[in-house]
Amino acid sequence: MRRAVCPGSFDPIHKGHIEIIARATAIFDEVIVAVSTNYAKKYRFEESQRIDIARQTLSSLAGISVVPMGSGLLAEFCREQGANAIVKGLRNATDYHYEAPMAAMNRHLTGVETVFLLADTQYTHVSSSLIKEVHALGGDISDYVPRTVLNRLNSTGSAH
Ligand code: COD
Repeated sequence: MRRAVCPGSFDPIHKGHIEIIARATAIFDEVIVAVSTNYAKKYRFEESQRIDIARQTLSSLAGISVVPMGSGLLAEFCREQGANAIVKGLRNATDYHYEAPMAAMNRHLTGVETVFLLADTQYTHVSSSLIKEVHALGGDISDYVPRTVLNRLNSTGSAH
């Protein structure tokens, strides 16, 4: 059984994330979408809301579960879940330079490998923070988020 973890804060999940998660399901038998919460960080959506939104938007994909990861080590989480791979999307060289040391450290910690999938070119400029900012300033983000996310952003005010 090939089981992978796709980690992130998903605040909120967007089409760039979803595209990577969907591609991961073609490579792995099971994909665990792990919603991380760093308690020192301020989120637009609470953990339970981020999980709920992710579950709704990924419901059409088979082989996926969405679970809370808490604030612990990702490598330990993968071990607990019996996953031997982490899947991440790479948008650009900045992502690579940020992610490469974490991939090496995670492999050092528990032997878990990180598999990088290149972001689809239509989403390389997309991030949760940019989506929240553009939406808060009245811009149209509908090409980048599922309807559920747009509705949630519309109904929860403009703070980001
Ligand atoms: N296209 C494709 N992929 C994308 C896009 C996009 N437009 N945007 C983001 N992604 C991918 C990236 O791979 C990213 O890693 C992932 O989606 C999640 O994105 P975010 O923004 O929701 O996630 P982050 O950056 O807030 O989450 C970071 C982690 C939770 C993965 C990280 O902080 C972590 O590993 N935390 C655990 C603590 C730990 O173990 N620390 C030690 C590390 S060695």
